[in-house]
Amino acid sequence: MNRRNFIKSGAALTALAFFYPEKIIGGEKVMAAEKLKWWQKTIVYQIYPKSFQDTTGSGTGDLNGVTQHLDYLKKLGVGAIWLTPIYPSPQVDNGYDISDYTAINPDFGTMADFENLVAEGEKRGIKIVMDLVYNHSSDKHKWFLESKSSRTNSKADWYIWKDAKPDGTPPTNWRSFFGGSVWEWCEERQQFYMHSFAKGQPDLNWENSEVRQAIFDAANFWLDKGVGGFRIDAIPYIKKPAFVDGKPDAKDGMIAVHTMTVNTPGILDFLHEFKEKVFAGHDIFTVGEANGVAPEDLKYWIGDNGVFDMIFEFSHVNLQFKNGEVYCRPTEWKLTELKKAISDSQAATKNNGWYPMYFENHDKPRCVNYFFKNVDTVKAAKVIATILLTMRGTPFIFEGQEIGMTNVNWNSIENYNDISAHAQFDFAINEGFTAAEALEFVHFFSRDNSRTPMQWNDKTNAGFSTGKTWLPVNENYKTINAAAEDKNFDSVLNWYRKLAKIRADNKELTQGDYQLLLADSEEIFAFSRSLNGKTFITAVNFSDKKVALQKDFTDKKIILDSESNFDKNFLQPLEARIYK
Ligand code: TEU
Repeated sequence: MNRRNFIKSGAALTALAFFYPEKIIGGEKVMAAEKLKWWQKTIVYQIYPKSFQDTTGSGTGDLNGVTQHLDYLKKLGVGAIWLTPIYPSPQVDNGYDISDYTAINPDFGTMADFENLVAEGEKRGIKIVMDLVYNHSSDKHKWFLESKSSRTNSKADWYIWKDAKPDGTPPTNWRSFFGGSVWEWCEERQQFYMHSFAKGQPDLNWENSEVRQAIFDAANFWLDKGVGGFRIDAIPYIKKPAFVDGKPDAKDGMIAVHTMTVNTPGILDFLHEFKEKVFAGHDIFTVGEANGVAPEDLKYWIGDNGVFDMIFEFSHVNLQFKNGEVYCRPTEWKLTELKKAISDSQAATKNNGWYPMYFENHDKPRCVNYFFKNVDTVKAAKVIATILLTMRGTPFIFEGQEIGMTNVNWNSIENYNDISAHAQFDFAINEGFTAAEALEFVHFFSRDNSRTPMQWNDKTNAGFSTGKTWLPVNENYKTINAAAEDKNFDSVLNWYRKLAKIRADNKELTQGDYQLLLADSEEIFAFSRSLNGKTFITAVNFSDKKVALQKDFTDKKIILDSESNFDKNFLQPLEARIYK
């Protein structure tokens, strides 16, 4: 960026601000009091247990496999582990279809294994966080089996049942997340039931107070086991609006259920009851998965008057498909859009609530492929890590992200396990794309990308399992694996460890204010974190160009750089740097 652009961008002003960051009130410097809770100062690590570590040779990961790696996580600065669902489940949606809310899936181990994990975690200062899936259950849950048996049983009203339209067609034209109608016909009742996701995931009826109490009891069961918090799944969909048709958004004549049911007025009453009967008064954290809650509504969802401590919103990870929930072909996006999305979320949580920072999870592709095209993935992984661990908010690392794992490109749709990859493939074909094009979209978006087994070493199945793995191991495990990276000073893993240590040692990085710098740059993502007159600056180059830096950067002290031979006047392509 040249001098004129630099000044025009407002970066000159922000640069000035970081020379004089302390607030002077009545001539006295005001020191911000430390009032962060444990979960605001730690790092959360998300584990997809099915793919983390198999200790039995079954080909599927298990809870003892998680326990086995607690020391590895401790070394990464992790203070809490979010486990994706470990409950009994027919696995229609890999555990998000739950058939018993207060038990452990035998494939993952026993309740004793779970209690052991909690206890071993406790010894190391690592809490276990459960995933609560209460928008829907499995269709094999005993509640649903009873509910579907007649129109008069004691749980007849526990799910969303509706009559057909007079012409026999489904009650509305809503399309489920995984394709096709949200309505499934039930012979016994001669009625349709609603499923926002798969047919095997019927939506619970939150209007029924007995349902809510049963849900709250299930969550309290896990609090009694000593868990450190909850991630609450698909929560903005629990309140249903009027059951009317919407304007079709695709050739199938349907409309995405998300558009119709997200954040329906009245939802907050349910959530306040949830808070009061479950979360309140416990030293835990809650993070709701709330795709589609707008920044201006955040104040109702998080913070003192809200219901959760944090919510995962999706503005920075949905840039890749701008056509809403009807996602198909990936769209182009700009770095300024990513910076704006993150900065808007920072602004919305500056004085109220807290922000969970993430770039990967079990529903998203690997970040080195999602935010970059055909680049050195080691460098790209360090770019993302640097933003993640110096940003304001609680960082969430998804398993394998810390070693720079990448997407897979399987050559047939048949090879894909993810129910949503199949839905997307069929959807693309219906929209008129060729099979080859549809497969390209799957390569880019499939959730299997992040679900392949964790790469521990260069031995059989990457050290994940001695059996036939439930999902193939990524072929690149010989070079990308934790054991090799542990020994390599310049690895992605050791970069994460260095960043985690800097974050833990410097309050500015947990408590400090966030300020975007060089807002207009399409190459550099730079921001400062200031507290009581001390400032850290992060500057990373997202582009494939060497970019010159202005004096406001070059006269600062560099404390970490991803290039061993760095030049203070420039950032090389994908170079990541921290100043103090
Ligand atoms: O995802 C719910 C959800 O809302 C996402 O589909 C989201 O809208 C999408 O990722 C936008 O990019 C949760 C779980 O994370 C997912 O794994 C489950 O399949 C789903 O709920 C059903 O339980």
